[in-house]
Amino acid sequence: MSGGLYSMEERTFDTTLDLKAVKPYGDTMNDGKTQLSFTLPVPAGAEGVEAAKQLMKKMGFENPQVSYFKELTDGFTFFNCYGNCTHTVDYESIYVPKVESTTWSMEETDKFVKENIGRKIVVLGASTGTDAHTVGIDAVMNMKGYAGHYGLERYEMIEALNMGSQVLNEDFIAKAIEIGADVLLVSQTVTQKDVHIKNLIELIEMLEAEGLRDKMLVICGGARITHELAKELGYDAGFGTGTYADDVASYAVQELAKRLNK
Ligand code: B12
Repeated sequence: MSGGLYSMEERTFDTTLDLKAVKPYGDTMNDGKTQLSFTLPVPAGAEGVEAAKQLMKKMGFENPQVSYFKELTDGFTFFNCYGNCTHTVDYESIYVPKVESTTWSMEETDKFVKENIGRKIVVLGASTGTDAHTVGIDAVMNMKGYAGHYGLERYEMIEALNMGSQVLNEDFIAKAIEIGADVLLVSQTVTQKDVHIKNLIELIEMLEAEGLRDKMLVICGGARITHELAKELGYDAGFGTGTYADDVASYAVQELAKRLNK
């Protein structure tokens, strides 16, 4: 476990830190100081402020304070609040399933593919269903890349095709068959009413119905996607916020090589 400048083991500078009962840090250890904001469907005014404070108490905050509020539109007020969180979590008992792979540079990944797969791998990506968000899938696939990390289109040993957004699952699968995709990359950003879950499940069911599920590596990603959720929905892996093409490419080629060399 690492913890930035100090490892968790080295963090003895504050003996009141209890990793079995962690709460937010503001000015001093264990003060629970938290900033949060929300909108209530009520007009701005003293009653609205009181409503926000009462709600914060019910959420488990002591000393609730509204530091800013503004009526956004008639009958809807935005609140910026502070309070002391009374809840704690047991950090030591936390287990988060993660994608098991070593992240390599683009050059390392290309070299690995040449030596272990011996041909270019074909990757098809899209933001599927009704989802119109393209920035996430572009960040992973686009030639120019994202935050200094080149996207899959730049890789010498990856043939990458990005279909863009609002791609129907049936069109996605048809394209995957046409180009002989090894890897499918599905991006889902909108999660209202669990639309992403329905859409992600539909893709897996359609792949299974066509006998294609085991022939491709199927990976999903998006701000609200976790590896755990992805596995539950029948995907090989899931990637969330802070993902770079390097992570996805490294995982995909390592997993494909394992499967091909079985
Ligand atoms: C830009 C934006 C838009 C743009 C999109 C333009 C475009 N071409 O993409 C426009 C204005 C069109 C838009 C529209 C809408 N949006 Co919008 N949008 C955003 C915004 C501001 C940024 C999203 C973004 O680009 N993030 C940057 C990228 C780089 O991050 P990312 O997507 O998380 O991607 C990273 C990882 O998640 C991962 N990743 C993502 N996909 C994949 C896929 C794979 C395979 C892998 C491995 C990794 C991976 O890697 C990426 C890089 O690290 C967010 C709010 C926010 N600040 O996040 C709202 C937000 C996503 N939008 C939202 C909403 C509600 C909408 C609308 C429904 C609004 C409306 N009522 O019309 C519509 C949706 C229309 C539709 N049919 O989809 C909500 C979603 C709420 C929810 N959870 O459902 C958000 C969160 C805003 C909010 N707080 O309400 N939006």
